Amino acid sequence: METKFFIHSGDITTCKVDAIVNAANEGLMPGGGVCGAIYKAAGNQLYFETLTLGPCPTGEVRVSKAYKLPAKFVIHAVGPIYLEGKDGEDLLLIDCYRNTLEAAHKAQAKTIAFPAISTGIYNYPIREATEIALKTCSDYVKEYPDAFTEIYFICFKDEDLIVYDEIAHSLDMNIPVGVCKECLADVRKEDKMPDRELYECPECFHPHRLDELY
Ligand code: AR6
Repeated sequence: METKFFIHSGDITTCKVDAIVNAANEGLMPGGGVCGAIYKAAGNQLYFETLTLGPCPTGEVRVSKAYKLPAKFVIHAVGPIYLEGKDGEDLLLIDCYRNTLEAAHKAQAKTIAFPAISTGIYNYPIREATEIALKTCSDYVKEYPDAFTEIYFICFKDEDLIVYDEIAHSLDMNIPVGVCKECLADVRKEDKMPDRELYECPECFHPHRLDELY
């Protein structure tokens, strides 16, 4: 079985996947950023459950139910706070992705969506973090090809989407930039129309702006 990777723009709380990943803190407390959005959308029961699961050291993960979210599980993954990059932040971020994948695999989640862990409030440079995210997931699915059917990287900011796309290409990962809203076909980087900021669907030929794709 082949695992399909997707890089999408949007809000992870709306993702209809088995597991969404929360960029959590060690206390497993509702914070800002994607964490705040997840707690708000899931409702109070998520807060009560995670009170019983913490603390969670950096690099480790905890699994909870997803309550009002469309997902089945939330995997709370604590990424490193980036200082100067000399305190093993890279190894901790690798651990964070790897432990998330192991926990999702163990919970039999077949589809999973990641935010760009640590790249907001925790200040990890987006390019380095993206390389770790994509490479760690790609390595995992090579090792366990039957673990996941779909892995999504959800970019909240359009500029992050461009970085994910560039790094995916530099790693030779052929990831679609989105899905056509008209016919649900995968749209890829090579479908970009020459000299235009539009992508032409390879199936129905509908032109889309990047932010119009699913
Ligand atoms: N969907 C997807 N991605 C999002 C969303 C969303 N709804 N909202 C923000 N992002 P951050 P961190 C992106 O700061 O750096 C919290 O307070 C955001 O643009 O949420 O790991 C926690 O409780 C960025 O690319 O997480 C911790 O205390 C990415 O999510 C601390 O922040 C991660 O940004 C964790 O900091």
